[in-house]
This record gives sequence, C-alpha cells and structure tokens, in this order.
Amino acid sequence: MKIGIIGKPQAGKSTLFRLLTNHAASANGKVQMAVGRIPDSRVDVLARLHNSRKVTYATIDFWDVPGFQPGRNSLDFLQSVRDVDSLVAVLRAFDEETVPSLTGIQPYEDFNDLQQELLLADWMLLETRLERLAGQRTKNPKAGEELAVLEKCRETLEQDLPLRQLELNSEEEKLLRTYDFFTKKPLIAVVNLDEEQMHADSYPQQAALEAELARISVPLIKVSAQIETEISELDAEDARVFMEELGVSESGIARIANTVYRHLGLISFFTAGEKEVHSWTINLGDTARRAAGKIHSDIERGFIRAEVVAYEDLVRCGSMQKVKEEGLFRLEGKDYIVQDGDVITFRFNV
Ligand SMILES: Nc1nc2c(ncn2[C@@H]2O[C@H](COP(=O)(O)OP(=O)(O)O)[C@@H](O)[C@H]2O)c(=O)[nH]1
Ligand SMILES: [Mg+2]
Repeated sequence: MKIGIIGKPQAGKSTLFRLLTNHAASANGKVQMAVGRIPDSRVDVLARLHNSRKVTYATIDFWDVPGFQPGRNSLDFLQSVRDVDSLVAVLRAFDEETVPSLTGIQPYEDFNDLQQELLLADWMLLETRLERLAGQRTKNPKAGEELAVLEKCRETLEQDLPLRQLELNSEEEKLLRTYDFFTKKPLIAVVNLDEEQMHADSYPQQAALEAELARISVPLIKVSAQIETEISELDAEDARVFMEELGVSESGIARIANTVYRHLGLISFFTAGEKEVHSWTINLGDTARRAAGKIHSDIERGFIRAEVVAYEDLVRCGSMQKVKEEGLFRLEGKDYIVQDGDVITFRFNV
C-alpha cells in the first residue's frame, strides 16, 4: 500500500511525512518513500495480555511527493503519483511570516488546483482511450462494454466530479482497474493549521473548502504540523497531558494514519502469543484462507482451519481460558470472512 502525500510547496508535506514515518525527507526534493506505523492501541493491549516479547504494528508506505506548482511541474507531479494507491492532500492554512508562500494562504484554491490537475489528466486519458476503442469496435469483443463504462466516466468528469464518486458494479470496476485514473484513487484532505486557528477552529476559506470536500465526499482532517512536531518530542505521559489540554484524544498523526487505513478499506487481524503480537493488514471482505496467506504461503496452501476470537471478547474475558469457558472461541473454515480485530491461530498442514 503506497500513499502519496501531495500539495503545494511549503504546505507542511515533508513535516507530516517525517512525523508519519520518523524519517527525514530528502533535501533534493526527489520523491522519497518511508514506512509509517499505524498506531493501534489494541496491539499494545494484546501484548500486555500475552506478555509478548515483540510487537509488530501494521504499516503503510508513505511517499513525500515534490510540491505541485500549477503550470510548472505538471508532468513530474503526475508521474510521481501515477502508481500510488491513495492520496493525502496537505493544504496550508497556517500563517507564518518566516515561511513564504507563493500565492498567499488559500487552502481552498490550493485544493482546487490539485483537483483540477488530476481531473484534467483523467480527462485526457479517457479521450485517448475512447478514440482508440472506437476504432477497434469491430475487432475487440470487449470494446462495447468498455465503451459503456468509459461513457459513464465521461459524464462524471463533465460534472467536475472525481471518478471515485462513480458507482460501479464489480465487472465495471475490474474493467477500470487497468487504467490507473488519478481521481479514482482514494483521497483524504489534511488542512495544516497554526495554533491560533486550531484553538479558534477557524481558518481562511474554511467554508468554501469544507463545502467542496463535502460535495465530493472527501474526509478532512485538521492538524497542526507544528503542534504535532512538539507532541512527538514529548514522552508519552507529557504528550497525553498536552493533548488533553488541546482537547484531543489522539495525535493528528494517529488520526491521519488511521483515516488513510480505514478509507482504503483495510482492516487488521492479529496473531498473538508470548513470542510476538503481530498486526496483519488485509482488505475488508478477505477470507480466512487469504488472511493466512499474508503470514505465509504455506499456511494458505495447507490451511485446515482458523481458531478465532474477537478482540473485544478476548479483552473482556482477560484470558483464552475464560474465552473458551464462555464459548466465545470459534473454529472457522477457509471461506470465513475475517473481521477487523479478529485474533487468529491458523491450523495448517505442510
Ligand atoms: N508555523 C508553522 N510552520 C510550519 C507548519 N508546518 C510546516 N511548517 C514549516 O513550513 C516550512 C515548510 O514545511 P515543509 O514540511 O518542508 O513543507 P513542504 O514543502 O510541503 O514539504 C518548514 O519550515 C516547516 O517548519 C505549521 O503547522 N506551522
Ligand atoms: Mg517537502
């Protein structure tokens, strides 16, 4: 899973990238990738319950994409986001004299510039493909179906709507998958506030931005990269007190990571024991057999059954012994649809 962090220069992209991944962004502005941990308190709780020696959290890969400058680096920009799975748009609202902005503080315009660029790129891709298909109509048996889906795409783009808004059946989804449309990628917006704006819950162009994001069903997360940086430098207890004062229960970084995760349709299941608690990432709707394959292909191939307990049940009972006594322990077959938070032991033959 690759997430591209996009936005105008000086928006706070690299600062958030650093916080999400604990890596310094490169100085030369090239796209840089690093692994970000998805904070999940369930992992910590399971580790305590099992006295585990090791904990492994779910991760996703973040890319620090060079700042987008309309009319100046369009091709480079599009190239660097072509193969990411999902986009996080960082929008600058913070006002800071020492950090010059080319255009002034205008998060709504900045968002629109990004969106228009992506819509236009999809539009061109669509036109090229439509022309080619029209020529193949007699030879290519699939051309008719594909044309129909692309016509739907055209109507959507004509309404200035991203393609992810389009409701498609699974056949149509499959046809579109090969295209790598930019506006098909899940997107979340992060507005980067200064401390004053954070406290006042108010920033320039707020109404326009929030209305546009609502129109296209894009979630918005408010953070202050500056405050997040300060939180990251505190020890756990001080960080908790500081966040309490701010009236938040979770750091902005944790909120971004978790929103990206959920928005991508990802869920976690756990394997837990004294040796290790491990959080594994799968797609919503994946079967037990497929989940087993995340751990090892041998376990997938030799799958016999999954021994499953829901996280909440295990924590409420406090031990596997109690879980069994209460009849909350389940044996599931290969087609069982794994639920977020399942704690699983796989039985398999090699
Ligand atoms: N005051 C303030 N400065 C910030 C904030 N976020 C980032 N900056 C500063 O803005 C500058 C640009 O940030 P950077 O993350 O490099 O932006 P990028 O160009 O989008 O990667 C740096 O000097 C940051 O320290 C913020 O929330 N408040
Ligand atoms: Mg940067």
